[in-house]
Amino acid sequence: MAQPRVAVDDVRGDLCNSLSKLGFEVYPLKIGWYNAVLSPPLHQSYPDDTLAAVVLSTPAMFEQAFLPFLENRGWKEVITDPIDQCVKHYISNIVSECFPGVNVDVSYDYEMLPSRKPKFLAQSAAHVAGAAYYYQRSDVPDQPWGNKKMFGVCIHPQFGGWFAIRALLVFVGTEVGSELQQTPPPDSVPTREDRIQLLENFNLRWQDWSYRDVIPVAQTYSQRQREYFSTLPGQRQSLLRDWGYLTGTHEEDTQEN
Ligand code: B12
Repeated sequence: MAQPRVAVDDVRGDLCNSLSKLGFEVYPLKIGWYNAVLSPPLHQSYPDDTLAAVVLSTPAMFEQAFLPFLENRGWKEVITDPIDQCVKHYISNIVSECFPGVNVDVSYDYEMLPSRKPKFLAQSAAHVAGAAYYYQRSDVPDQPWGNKKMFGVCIHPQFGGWFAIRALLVFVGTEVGSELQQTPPPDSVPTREDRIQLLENFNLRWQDWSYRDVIPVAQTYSQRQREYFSTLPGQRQSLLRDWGYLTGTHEEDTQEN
């Protein structure tokens, strides 16, 4: 039986609308754009014109998706990372609702291949989809760091560094043409000095979150969200308990794992 087809407008319409209510953003891309910037071992093995989409979480995701997700679980304890579970829950449910019967390969930012390489390089995907500029050391003329390793960082034009890149959706078997055109991501950090500051803040003092404020932003993480993410992962369970979220019975705990 022929597979139902997905149009770029379905991604920009239904999928985008459903996920944006939960604090996510969706940017369509062609797999060929992603493969064009990466070396062959990191390629996604689909034809170049295959339709894909990158999903970001904005500051609103915490209050609009994560806290309600926890309330509805009624957990007593958490076994795997609750944010990862929440993102997977909403993305997989909404993808099945918007595209019933369609073969969609979803890769999450935290998933690794058996080779220990990430299933997709989130920052490169966000850049080629036009979502967030990926600033790398090669974007700094006359670099001041010698041989030191400097990781790159994406900056969103509205949220600066106050966002995360969560997933890559690949619509297997759906190839698109000129209805999807590549647009470059906004270059919000155009000067050499600001790029140096950004990369140094991200690499040398990422814990103080100053890299996130490299540009003026529309919204940052709420106090509650900051408290959650500045708590060590191993201590987040007791924070959620203090906030009154882990109240369920043991039977309910095992359902989602
Ligand atoms: C492994 C990993 C780490 C490792 C290693 C970091 C690294 N970059 O390698 C460690 C543990 C150190 C780490 C730390 C952090 N991380 Co981290 N990490 C990742 C992860 C899972 C994979 C990154 C990776 O392995 N990249 C592989 C390397 C080889 O890729 P690359 O350097 O980009 O090289 C490619 C490009 O250069 C490309 N390329 C070549 N030419 C061109 C040209 C263009 C135009 C383009 C677009 C690309 C391109 O080709 C290269 C590959 O061949 C990603 C999520 C993901 N799935 O991608 C998050 C991710 C990069 N981390 C993230 C963050 C926020 C952090 C932390 C701040 C902690 C945190 N979670 O709050 C710290 C800060 C870093 C630091 N100062 O230590 C965010 C970054 C968000 C952003 N705004 O950019 C990501 C995207 C996770 C997310 N969900 O959003 N991390």
